[in-house]
Amino acid sequence: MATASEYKDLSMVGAANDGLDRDCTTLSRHVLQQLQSFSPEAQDLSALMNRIGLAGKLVARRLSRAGLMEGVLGFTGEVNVQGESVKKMDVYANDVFISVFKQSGLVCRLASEEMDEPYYIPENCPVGRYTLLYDPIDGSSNTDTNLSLGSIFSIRKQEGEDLDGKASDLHSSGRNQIAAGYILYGPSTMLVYTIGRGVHSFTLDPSLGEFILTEENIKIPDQGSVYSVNEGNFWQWDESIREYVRYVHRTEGYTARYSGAMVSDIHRVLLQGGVFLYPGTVKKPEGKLRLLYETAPLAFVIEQAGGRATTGTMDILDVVAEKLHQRTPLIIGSKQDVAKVESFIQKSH
Ligand code: P6P
Repeated sequence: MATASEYKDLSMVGAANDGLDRDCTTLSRHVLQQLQSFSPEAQDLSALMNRIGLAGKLVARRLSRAGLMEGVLGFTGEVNVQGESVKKMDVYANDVFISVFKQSGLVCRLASEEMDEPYYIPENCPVGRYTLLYDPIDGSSNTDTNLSLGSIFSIRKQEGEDLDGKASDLHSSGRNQIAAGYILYGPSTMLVYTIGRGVHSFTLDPSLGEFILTEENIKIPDQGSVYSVNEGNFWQWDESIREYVRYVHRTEGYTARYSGAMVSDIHRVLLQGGVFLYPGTVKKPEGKLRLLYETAPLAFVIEQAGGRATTGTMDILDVVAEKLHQRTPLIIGSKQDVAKVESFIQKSH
């Protein structure tokens, strides 16, 4: 703690003020700073991001107490639209986003990995012109083992009146996203977002209950040493992907990292460089990951940070969704590392 006499040294005052300024740069404030505007759209976006932050705090709180409470961990016994066994935490997190956005007044529709159809909030629909697409818990397999998890979100503006309740205006490309990002539940809880003006990270300060700015305008290195892929699928991949993995095996300087939660793996790639892959297989060429609420939002973030995201043959952000739970293969990360993977795919065609 600085003494009164030390405060005479302006540099101490400067440092103290810098710390205070940072603590005052909350998520909602930052969005307004980004937009340099207090227009209704800017206020909407600021409010939406604030709501995302609230959802993240509620999920983080539950995860931090999971081992101390009954009924938080384990499976529900249900299977979701993806054919995956549902964890209790999936359901809780899904409901958190619904509750948080019900009160927002801004979101009329939500679509998630856990719901067959879009969820409508009728009381918001006449005015609420935004749609939230989200994966409430990414990496569910890590839930019961206290490992890192994530939530992924994407915000789009509703186009048209959606009179048939099919949300068919969502069948467009990822370039229509107005905001996207993820919450990483790790040793600390971080929120990373973009509204198309760079990528910015925030860290939850539990003592304040606020996400505080950590890094602005994050730039992904053009190349990194990490490749992140589940090599257990090696013999299910196309030969071109196997050839790429053989290349990194025999080339000095690469290291494998794979956590089972792509938010965690892609956050590492964002900060240190490298590439994350979830390719299709011969049996399932479309792969496992879902476009609207997984690969498109992550692609928006990584492209905004100066990286790339592709299916292997086209940019993720150019893929036009034809159905709500459409899947795409994903190769995402540093420009040079994504290009290296593409070079093996192109050689095979
Ligand atoms: P596999 C989690 O279910 C997820 O969608 C990603 O977060 C993760 O990278 C991947 O699936 C893990 O899948 O088949 O490697 O266990």
